[in-house]
Amino acid sequence: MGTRGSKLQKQAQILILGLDGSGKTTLLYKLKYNESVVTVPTVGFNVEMLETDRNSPSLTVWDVGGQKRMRPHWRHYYSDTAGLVFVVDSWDQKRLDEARKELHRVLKYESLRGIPLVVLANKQDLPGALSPDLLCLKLDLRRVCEGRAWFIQPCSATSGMGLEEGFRRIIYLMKTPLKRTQEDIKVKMRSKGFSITAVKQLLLCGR
Ligand code: G3D
Ligand code: MG
Repeated sequence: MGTRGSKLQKQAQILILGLDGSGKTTLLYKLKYNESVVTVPTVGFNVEMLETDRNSPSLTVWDVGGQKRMRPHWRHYYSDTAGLVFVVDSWDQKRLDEARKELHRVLKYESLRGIPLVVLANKQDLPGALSPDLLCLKLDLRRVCEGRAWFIQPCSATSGMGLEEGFRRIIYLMKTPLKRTQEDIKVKMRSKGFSITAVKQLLLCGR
């Protein structure tokens, strides 16, 4: 399974990163307890085990504080990470450039090379939230994710919409070598009658 598979055992570590206020803690507790919790800015980290089906590893999910002063500490969590989830506040366009820079900085780390990425386009319940397609462009995902399996998933941490799909996707990407992931998508798209160009565009955009 190469670089990605080597970190995947019976238990796998998922790292949730993103700017402060993007919704990391809200989504972690929504997934764990199906409850909307009142959050305070995370100083340090929250960690929870998430149960999965018996063919998948159980997940230890780390939600690390996203404030500026916390970001230099993110790298201490990289070495055992099998999958990265980066949360973006799709509504807050003022901070999108900051989110893009942080994501690009994270992806440059050698210890995260080839580790699958799911970008959660959060707060889709808010009017004016950017669509995943637009976020994909604004975050320059296609370029920065070259050689990495990735996906962008719309979600709302408060309602729970899209969260399970996002985590199912990261498990799938962790379990499946990059080449097969792309082949699977091609076959599915062809069977639905999409053209080769459409398939290529979809693969380039990771969704
Ligand atoms: P963080 O852990 O990434 O820092 P939090 O972010 O989980 O603490 O969330 C920050 C704020 O965003 C919280 O509001 C939380 O309720 C809100 N939020 C998180 N996800 C969503 C979402 O999907 N939709 C909407 N509308 N709000 C969301 P407060 O008001 O407590 O600051
Ligand atoms: Mg938090």
